Amino acid sequence: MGIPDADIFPNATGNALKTVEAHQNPADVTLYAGWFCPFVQRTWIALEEKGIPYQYKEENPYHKDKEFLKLSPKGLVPALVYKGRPIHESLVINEFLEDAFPDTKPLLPVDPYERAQIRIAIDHVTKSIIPTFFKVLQSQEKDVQQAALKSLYEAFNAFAARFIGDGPFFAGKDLSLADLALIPWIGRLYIIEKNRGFDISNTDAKFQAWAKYVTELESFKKTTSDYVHYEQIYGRYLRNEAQSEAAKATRAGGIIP
Ligand code: GSH
Repeated sequence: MGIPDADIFPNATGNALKTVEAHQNPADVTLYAGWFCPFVQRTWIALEEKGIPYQYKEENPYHKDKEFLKLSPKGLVPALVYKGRPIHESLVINEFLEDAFPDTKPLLPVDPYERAQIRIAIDHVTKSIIPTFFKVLQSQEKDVQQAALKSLYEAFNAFAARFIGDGPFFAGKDLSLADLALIPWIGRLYIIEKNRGFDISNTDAKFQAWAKYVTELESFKKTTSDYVHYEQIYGRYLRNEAQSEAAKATRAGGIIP
């Protein structure tokens, strides 16, 4: 028997496929990506927003290819290679792009206090939102699902309560790394709407307006595949059969790697 999660649809489709096809030429930046991966999409959107030339390489992270493990120690996507040197972890990669390409569109404000606010929001996404999202997906008992949904609404509202300014983005009129940390999961809310009774009208109006706005971004659409293929992947989470590192950590009640 193969690795249970390795049998995923092999490549991007729809809008994302067009973007992949437009990024096949070698460049200083190579993105090792899984078309389906929300962590990848954070970095993919950053590259698109900043207009940084990059080569897209599809990597199935469940195969744990030896060569790929040299770039990303746990074999997780995304990994990025810049002029021959590898970096992993989506949030670290996004900060790296900010530092290494200062002449591109900034995704952090200039003011140090506001930058700190953005990093606090990202920490909230990591510690409260993503683990709760996985819990909603993987829980099998109705009462546990309901409790997780309630926590998810609260975590979304807490994110919106931290907004700097009056929108439409987290930090006001400009897109920032705080938005990028969460946008891919907003694009996957339809999975829990369909299967777990998630209803965005249970969140504050501020959060709802933000979620609507960010999923209309061109860079989000350009990095999104056809919905039908995500459903195949998330089916394994919904049945609590997924064997990804994130799924195992959720089951064990531990920290998502
Ligand atoms: N903390 C990592 C990041 O932010 O880059 C998480 C990356 C991650 O979990 N990626 C998933 C993966 O590579 C795909 S969405 N999974 C392979 C596995 O779990 O073995």
